[in-house]
Amino acid sequence: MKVDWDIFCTVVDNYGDIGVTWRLARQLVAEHHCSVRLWVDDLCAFERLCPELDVNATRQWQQGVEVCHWPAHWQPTDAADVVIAAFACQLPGAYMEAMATRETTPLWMNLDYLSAEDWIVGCHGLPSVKHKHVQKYFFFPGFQAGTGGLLRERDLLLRREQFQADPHARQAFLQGLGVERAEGAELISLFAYENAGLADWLDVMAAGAKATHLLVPEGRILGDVSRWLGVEGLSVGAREVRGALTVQVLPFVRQDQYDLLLWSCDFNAVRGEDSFIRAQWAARPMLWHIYQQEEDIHLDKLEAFLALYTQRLSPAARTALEGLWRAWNTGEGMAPAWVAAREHWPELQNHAQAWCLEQALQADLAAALVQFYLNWI
Ligand code: TRH
Repeated sequence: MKVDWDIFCTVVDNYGDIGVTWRLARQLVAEHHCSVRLWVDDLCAFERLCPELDVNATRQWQQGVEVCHWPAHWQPTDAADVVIAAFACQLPGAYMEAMATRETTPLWMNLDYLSAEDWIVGCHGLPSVKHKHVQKYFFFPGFQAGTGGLLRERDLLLRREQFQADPHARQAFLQGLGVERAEGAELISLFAYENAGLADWLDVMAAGAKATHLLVPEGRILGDVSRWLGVEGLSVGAREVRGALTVQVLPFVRQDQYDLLLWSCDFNAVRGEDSFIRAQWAARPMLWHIYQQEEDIHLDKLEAFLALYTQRLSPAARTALEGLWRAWNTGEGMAPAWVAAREHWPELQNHAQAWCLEQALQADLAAALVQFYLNWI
């Protein structure tokens, strides 16, 4: 029996909302043979991740997923067997009515934002609100047993290992982006929001003994990079050298290529939710710029993740890593924090691999959602 899924996504800002739902939709189709409609209110943000998307089409098929533009004026539509409201988005009233009048009541879930906080474990899978007799459930992604897990395609780690073991594949990919790595240089990718700590970090890399090649996909951090370089209007392809540091601006690549970029780099600075998870699957040391929230509640989430992630590090490496992540997220003290982290590099590299393997022991989020449905029916 083929199960129908409707996934609803409103693009709040940036790419995380669509990044997560698009990834999930594809995985449900490819690995669980579900029939999936993905309802998205902003196809322009989506097009950056999937350039073949037709932003003017109300319905289209992409990689086995029926992508539907979520119109401001909802048209009557039958409800699916499983309905996912991503990140607490509000479903159209008429669609909720369709759920309530459906012959078989659908399973309705809210796919929440990712957090490493402990309370997630207690709330995952609990009932939330009701529409008439249709019950909504909380579904929390997470790092710990008892959560919904993380998005991870079945063959992801194998593909990553093969890619990382093949220097020609890496070189070909980088060449395709116009990257000629300077001899012996370490590659770092930089995807972040505006960050006052950047100048300090770039200063210390430029003054370092080791060559660094920084790859910056087009995005919000470019203004800070531009200011530091003293070059106005940086655009894709720009390549500037300052001391030991080469800075290169890359295009924003399609979503599956972004994985290859992360796998190609020795260190990845990532942000938000989806790139943060993908950097963990890349199994390389990384730096997280967390999405800022009101009253600094994001800092609690940062600390919750650090507490988990650093558990198996030596005390000195732990202090260094925590210092680096805190400096990046407060915009202060990146230079000493970077120098301190570099002192523990081999340990941080091994740790990134161990953490990736440990996380891969959990059921992935798509499989957990399917299991939740099977347990529910
Ligand atoms: O874009 P983000 O900042 O999204 C954020 C977060 O999800 C945050 O939690 C949420 O509350 C806020 O949006 C509204 O960062 P994130 O989550 O990493 O999403 C970026 C997506 O873009 C991810 O799927 C990877 C993808 N990407 C590409 O496809 N190509 C690229 O070149 C780059 C740099 C990213």
